[in-house]
Amino acid sequence: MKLMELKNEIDLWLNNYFEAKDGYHKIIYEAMHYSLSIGGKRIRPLLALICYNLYKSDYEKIMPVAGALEMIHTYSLIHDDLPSMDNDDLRRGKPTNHKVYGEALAILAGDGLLNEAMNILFNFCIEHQEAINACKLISNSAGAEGMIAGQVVDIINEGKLISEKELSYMHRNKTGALIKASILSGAILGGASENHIEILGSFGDKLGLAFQVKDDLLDVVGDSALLGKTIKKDMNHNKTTYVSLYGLEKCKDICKTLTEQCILDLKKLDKDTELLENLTLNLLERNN
Ligand code: GRG
Repeated sequence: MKLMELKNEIDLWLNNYFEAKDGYHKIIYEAMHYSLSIGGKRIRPLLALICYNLYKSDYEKIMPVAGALEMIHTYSLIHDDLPSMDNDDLRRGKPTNHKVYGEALAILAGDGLLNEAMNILFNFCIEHQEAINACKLISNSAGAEGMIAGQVVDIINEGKLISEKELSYMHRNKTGALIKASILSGAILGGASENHIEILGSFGDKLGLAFQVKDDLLDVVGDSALLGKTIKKDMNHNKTTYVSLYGLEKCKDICKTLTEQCILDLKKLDKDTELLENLTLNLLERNN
């Protein structure tokens, strides 16, 4: 299996999902589909599918869970871009949801994606009752003890200098929680042992952090055209970031060290983790 082929399968599943949706309110499905269809690296669904595939070969079975993870992530991007939050015009290289559909529909499109994800997870649990723990983990990671907690700490501290401890709390939740849940839900659904869950949990913590440090780096040195979003946002909003705390060179080192540690964690699984290693390295080397 190749990363690009798997990404194409995810894209196809997400595209087909909204095809049959109709009704007087059809515009909401258009708005939900819009932000999903304009790009995105699909890191979270890829992580879930690849981690499941470490244990079982029928990864297509959990495609709905993978799709739900991408819907939750996309909802968070739509809401993060709103005028009341980061007020961004560009996402995934295209106008943000509220720029196309207006603020009210963009809020509803985000709400709609989160609810649709939960519907998908509930339906999956009805068909596969053993999936309940994995799905609960996903919903927890997106909630007020996870991604929302991180976003709140981000918002209430805008313009303030925060400590490394607070910054780490913010990112562990805002970015890390859903990434870790993607990894662990895939592994749990695949039937990984407790020992493997522990190793993958440690991998997930480091990958989430490396991903965030890289995101902070890209905000400073990245190319807006390649990234498909506005850059220097953190600086302009006076946000504390890993770059503002440690500087560019140290951040590059942190990213490299974390990535090496991720690979070492994967080696402990004693499995063919080539795909997961490639994805990890791609995330370090990415320019978008
Ligand atoms: C609104 C509840 C709520 C939460 C928003 C995830 C998030 C929380 C905000 C996004 C802002 C941001 C730049 C976060 C840093 C890292 C991150 C999640 C980047 C975007 O994820 P990618 O790189 O995006 O996976 P693509 O477009 O490739 O899917």
